[in-house]
Amino acid sequence: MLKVYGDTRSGNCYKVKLLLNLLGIAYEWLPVDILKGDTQSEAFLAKNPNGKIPVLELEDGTYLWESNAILNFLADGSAFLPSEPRLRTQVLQWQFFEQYSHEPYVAVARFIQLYLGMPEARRDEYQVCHVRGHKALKVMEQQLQRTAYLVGEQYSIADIALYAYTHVADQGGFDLGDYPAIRAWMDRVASHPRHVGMLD
Ligand SMILES: N[C@@H](CCC(=O)N[C@@H](CS)C(=O)NCC(=O)O)C(=O)O
Repeated sequence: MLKVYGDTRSGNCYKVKLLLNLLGIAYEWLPVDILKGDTQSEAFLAKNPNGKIPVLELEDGTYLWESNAILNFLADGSAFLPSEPRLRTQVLQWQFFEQYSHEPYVAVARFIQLYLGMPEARRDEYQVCHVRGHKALKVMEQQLQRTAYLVGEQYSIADIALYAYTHVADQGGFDLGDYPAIRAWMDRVASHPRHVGMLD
């Protein structure tokens, strides 16, 4: 059986859990506590030398890391990853966008607020996260005004990558009131019959 090393509150880990549930693939969840330093232990670094979750352990003992890479591995051959090169590249485009322009701000603001309880020393960084996070949310809003999902009319792993932290952006102080298309898209994603919530 596949094994997922993760933290249930982590959006990056939730991406993997959500896709496994959508695909109906059985897996074992092995909790890792980042605040206790579990990701820096020698045993964990042997799985991912970069010391981060999620990590997916395959049945042959291979360890895969980087959430969006794991999504691409799991979705291969399924409806969640188009095979047509232009569409497939657009999926990657949104996943790279997520990692460079969205997650470092939306997820980090949430980390500062939810995990760390807003320490004074990180308030300036929190403000910067808000400016840049809103810039990313506007890019998503523009696309979702035009199409039901980020890549056309098909629910794909581009949506999973961006849903993970967008749907809990309020926990980082983001008000999604000005993003009606994002809110409608989040409802669409959550209405899939095999959908699973972050803490389910
Ligand atoms: N780019 C990585 C980011 C993973 C990441 O930042 N994971 C966090 C939890 S959300 C982590 O493991 N932090 C612990 C640490 O950096 O020591 C991915 O998408 O998988």
